[in-house]
Amino acid sequence: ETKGFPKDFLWGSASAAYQVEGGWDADGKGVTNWDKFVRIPGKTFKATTGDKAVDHYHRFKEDVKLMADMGLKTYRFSIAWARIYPNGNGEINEAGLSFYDDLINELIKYGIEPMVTVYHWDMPQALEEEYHGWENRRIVDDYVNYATTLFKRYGDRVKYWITMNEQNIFTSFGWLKGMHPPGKENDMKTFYQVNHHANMAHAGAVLALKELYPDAKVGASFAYSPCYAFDRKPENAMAKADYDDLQNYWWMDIYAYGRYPRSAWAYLETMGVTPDIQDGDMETLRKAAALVNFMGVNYYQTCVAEYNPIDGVGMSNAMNTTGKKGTAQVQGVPGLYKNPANDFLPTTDWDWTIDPMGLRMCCRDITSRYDLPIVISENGLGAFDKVEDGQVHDPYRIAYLKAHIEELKKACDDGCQVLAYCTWSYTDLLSWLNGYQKRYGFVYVDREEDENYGTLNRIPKDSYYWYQKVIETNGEE
Ligand code: BGP
Repeated sequence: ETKGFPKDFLWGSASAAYQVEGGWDADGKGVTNWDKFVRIPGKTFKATTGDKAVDHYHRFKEDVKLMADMGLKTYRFSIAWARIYPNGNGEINEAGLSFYDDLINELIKYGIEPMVTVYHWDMPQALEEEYHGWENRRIVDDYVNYATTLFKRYGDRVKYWITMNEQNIFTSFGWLKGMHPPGKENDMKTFYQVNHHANMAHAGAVLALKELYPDAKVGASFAYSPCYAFDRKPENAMAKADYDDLQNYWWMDIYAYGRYPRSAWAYLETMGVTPDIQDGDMETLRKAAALVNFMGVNYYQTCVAEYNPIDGVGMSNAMNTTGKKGTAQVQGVPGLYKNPANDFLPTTDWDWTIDPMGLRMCCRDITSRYDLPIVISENGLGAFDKVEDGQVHDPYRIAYLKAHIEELKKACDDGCQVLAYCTWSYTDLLSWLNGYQKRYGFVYVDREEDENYGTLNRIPKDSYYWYQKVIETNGEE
C-alpha cells in the first residue's frame, strides 16, 4: 500500500507579474528592467512585450473565479516591485499595494491559499540607473525594505512566501549568456558577486519575515535540473560532480545551509572570480538558512554532463526560442563539462527534455542532502495550442503533467515531504524569451504576438477539467 499525497496537499498553479499582469504603467507603476529589455531588437522572440500581457491586472477577478471553479488550493503569483516602489526605494505607491490586497482577498474569499513570490525578475529600472541593480551591494537594503513592506502589509493573510525566483537563471542569463537584463556575457566575476548580493537579499528577507511572522513558511525557488553523467567513463562522472557543485548545490547549499560548496569555491579561486564577502555575511546566511521552511523547486528537465576540454564549448545565447525542434545548441564550461542532449528522452518543441522520473530524483536528492520539505513551485509543458470549435484539446499537456504527478507521488512514498505542486502556468502568459506562442496554461488566452493583442478571452483547456479531477481525488486521477 502506498501513502500517496498528504491530505492537506496544496494543488496549485503559478504565474509571475510581468508575464500576466499587463498594466505596465497603470496606477503609478514604475518602469522595470524587463520593460526596457524586451524593446531591444533581437533579444526576445519578436520583441513581444508584457505591456498588456494577458491583462490579469484588469481581469484578475475572472481568473480567480476560474481557479475557484477548478478547486485550486493554492495560487502562486509574484508582486511587481515597481508597483510598490516605482523607483525601487523611497516613495511608496499605495495603488500598487491595494491591487495586491484585492487579489489576495479575492483568493481568500474562495479558500485559495496565496503563495507569494517577492522577486520574479522584474526589477525597477530606476535601480539599474541609480547603481546598476544587483551589481551593487546597495540593492540588498532596497530589496529587504521592499520585502518587509510586503510582509507588513500582507503577512496577516499570506502564509507562504518565496523570496527569489530562479536566482540561478536570472543571474546566468543576465551576466553570462546576455539573454536577460542587463544583457552581459561571460562576466563570471560580476555573476558571482551578483549572486552573493541576491543571497544576502534573500537572507535579509527571511530574517525580517520571521521577526514579524514566526509561523510564516518561507523558501526560495530554484530551477533544478538534476544531472546524469553522459556514461560510465570516470571523467564524465567527474563532469557531473562539477556540474552539481557549480550549477545546483552552489545555490541550494546557501538556501539550506548558508554555505558555498567547498569544491565550487576552490574552482572560483583558481578562476579569480570569488565574490567579495563582508564580515558577518556568512553568519547572516547561516541564520537565515536555519529558518527556511522549504526548498522551492521549479522542475522542467534533467540534463547530461560530459567532460568538456579546455578548448571546448562555452556558454552561448544559441537557445531555441522559436519552437523549431533541434535548434538548441550544446553549452558548457570549458575544462569542466558540457551538456549534450539525452538520446533516451523525448523533447518539447523548444528542445526541453521530458523526464518525469527526474522529478522524483530531484525530490529524493533534496531530501537526502537537506532534509527539507519541498514545494514544487513550477512544472509544466510549453506547447503550441490550437482552438478548435471554441475548445482547446491538449492531451499532450495532460500526459506530461500526469506522468510528473505519478513520479511526485512516488517521491512522497519514498519519504519526501512534499507540501505543494504548482503547475506552470495557470493562464497562458508571456514566455520571457519565446513570446506568447509558447503556451503553458490550463486556461487558453486569445493573445496574438502583435500589438493588436487579440480578444484576450479565456477558454479553459481540456487540461483544466482534468486537473479539476486530480484535485478532487487528491492526485489519484
Ligand atoms: C521558469 C520561469 C518562469 C517561466 C518558465 C517557463 O524559468 O520561472 O517564469 O517562464 O520557466 O520558461 P519559458 O517561458 O522560457 O518556457
